[in-house]
Amino acid sequence: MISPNTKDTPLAVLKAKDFASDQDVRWCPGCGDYAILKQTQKVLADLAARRENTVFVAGIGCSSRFPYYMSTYGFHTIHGRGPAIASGVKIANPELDVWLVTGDGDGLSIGGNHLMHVLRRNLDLNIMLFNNRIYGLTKGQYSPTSETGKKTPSTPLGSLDRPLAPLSIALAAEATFVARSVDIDKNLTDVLTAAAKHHGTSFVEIYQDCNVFNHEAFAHATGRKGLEKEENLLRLEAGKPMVFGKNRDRGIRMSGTKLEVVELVDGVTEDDLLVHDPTDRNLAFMLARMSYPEFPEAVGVLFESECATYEDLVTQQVEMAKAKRPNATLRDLLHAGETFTVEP
Ligand SMILES: Cc1ncc(C[n+]2csc(CCOP(=O)(O)OP(=O)(O)O)c2C)c(N)n1
Ligand code: SF4
Repeated sequence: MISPNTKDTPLAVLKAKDFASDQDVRWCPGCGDYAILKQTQKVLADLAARRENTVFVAGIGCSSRFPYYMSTYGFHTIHGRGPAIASGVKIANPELDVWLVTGDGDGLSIGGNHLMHVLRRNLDLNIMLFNNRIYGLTKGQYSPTSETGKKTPSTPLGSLDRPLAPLSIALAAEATFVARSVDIDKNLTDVLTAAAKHHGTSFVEIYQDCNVFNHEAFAHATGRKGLEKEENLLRLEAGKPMVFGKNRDRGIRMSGTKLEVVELVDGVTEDDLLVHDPTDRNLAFMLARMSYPEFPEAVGVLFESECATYEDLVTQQVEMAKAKRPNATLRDLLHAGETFTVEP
């Protein structure tokens, strides 16, 4: 959620460039991170966000250099531990708009456990997971989202692991907002805007091209290598039938308990297709598991629900505790309840 401007004096309207810092951007030329940075700055300007109300927290990785490039508050923390710092920032000052930037390595390897718990707590945070299916910063080792068989310096004979699906993890961890976009896709600003407006933890997976160590990992979704992206992306719209394809001539239908791709021919019409309901977590699970080439991959908001935020509940608990013992000192509290003395 973006905090409203509560000051009496009118503040200058900020443009996207006002959210860019004076630091030299140190990503490789052509990296998908640039497009995400630009779109994020635009979204903040469009939402009339304030620099002094905004904090970007990140772990470690190329993607996690993001806070340096934003002219907001920021914290480049330690590997996989961004969720803990972001949670602390938000609880200490719920007025701040807190964004957490992580990568598939930072968020799903070393930080996998932290990610799961920040999601289930539902603080009002916006999490962007840049998925390039590789460790970029450390020069191209395989990551939890790398495909089986992937040859990298740490898997010279090909990875034996099955890749994780970040959106499935977010849904299983009870996330209240789950979405996907692509670094250079037109829907990234819409998805980030919806994420920013969500009251609770928003989780956005962004397919990101690491053009040095895993170039074109998402060519099917960007339309590179001669592929037609509209044949491979399902652009979700709440309340609308799931149609896709350059000529909007294919769709997604239920077949028993599974999804199937159908051509809109021979009497099959939009009425036969599934209608997107972003409040249905089970449907979102099925959408999250659709993967290329068998299925088009879902982009947009897969799931959104309302539920109390952690910081609101913490504040309530603190108020209740204070009301019970209004004049208690820290010493009183430490000596309250069961205590014991250690005899020498
Ligand atoms: C405790 C610790 N372990 C390992 C590393 C090395 N390391 C730095 S970044 C990284 C992975 C980054 O991958 P990802 O999160 O996918 O980010 P990318 O660089 O691809 O954006 C690793 C393993 C580290 N910095 N600290
Ligand atoms: S190594 Fe990959 S992810 Fe890192 S800056 Fe270069 S292109 Fe981007």
